[in-house]
Amino acid sequence: MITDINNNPIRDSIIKDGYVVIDGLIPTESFQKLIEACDRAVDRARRGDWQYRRLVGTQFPPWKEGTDVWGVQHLMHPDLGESEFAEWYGSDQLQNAVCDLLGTTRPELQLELFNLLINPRDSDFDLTWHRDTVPAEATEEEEAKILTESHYGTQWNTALYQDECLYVVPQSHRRVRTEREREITIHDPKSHEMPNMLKVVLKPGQTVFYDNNILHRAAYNKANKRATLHACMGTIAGGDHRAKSLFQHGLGWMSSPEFKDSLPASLTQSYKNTLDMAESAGLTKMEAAPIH
Ligand SMILES: O=C(O)CCC(=O)C(=O)O
Ligand SMILES: [Fe+2]
Repeated sequence: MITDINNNPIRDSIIKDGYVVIDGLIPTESFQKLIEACDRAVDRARRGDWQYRRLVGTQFPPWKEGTDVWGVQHLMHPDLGESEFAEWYGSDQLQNAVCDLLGTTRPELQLELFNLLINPRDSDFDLTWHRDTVPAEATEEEEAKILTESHYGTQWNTALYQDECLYVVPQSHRRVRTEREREITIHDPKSHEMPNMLKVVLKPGQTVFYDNNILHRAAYNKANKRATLHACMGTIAGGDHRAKSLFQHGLGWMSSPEFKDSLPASLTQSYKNTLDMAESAGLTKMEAAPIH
């Protein structure tokens, strides 16, 4: 059984709290290689030599305006040419943790997004308090309905440097917002006064898995180097449930033979599962409209 930094089983923790912090998901021999690959990717994105990036001023896709980069998208894209990212995404430690969290087995895993969150260079940037799949304006009924739906997947942040950017409201992932939380998410979304908020502190190499509907925000500080691997995986149990939220990121490049040929054997089945999902959703181009 895999346990978190407090020695609790990770599945129990994420179900109860909506997030869980785990040590040791980056093999020692991969750590330095990932650091170097991130440095190269960040350099390209900041120079404007990598078009897939998140830009300061905009929280959700698409990112069209600005120049200051807070995230590098599509780390497994064959044109980036950094095979270390897919090697790690397919690594035993990581895949076993994901299986444990989802209560599934490796042949059922689905290859999804893999991005990088970084410190902007020119200005600090705050993300607003949000749930990834519930718009702030959603009514209580709409919110309640979305929050009962299973995700059939999980997402995580793995820090390469000390990371203190993410704030969460523990145990907020399955209940509707309180009156005060609703007030903040709609009228004061960058508030530092959210009741019960907790700063998630990750030491280098630590990972936080979190329910993407936990109330969360992030503070991007230009002074502190951040290179945090930000990714998700799903399970085939969800059918095409995850297709639209994934494909809004524009994954057409994943349907290319170059991508298929670039993948390590550890990801062959999970890639096939992604293609099957795209087909059953009628989204074989792997593109969809933005959700927010
Ligand atoms: O920066 C973070 O750690 C969180 C990012 C986030 O919430 C998002 O991309 O939706
Ligand atoms: Fe988010």
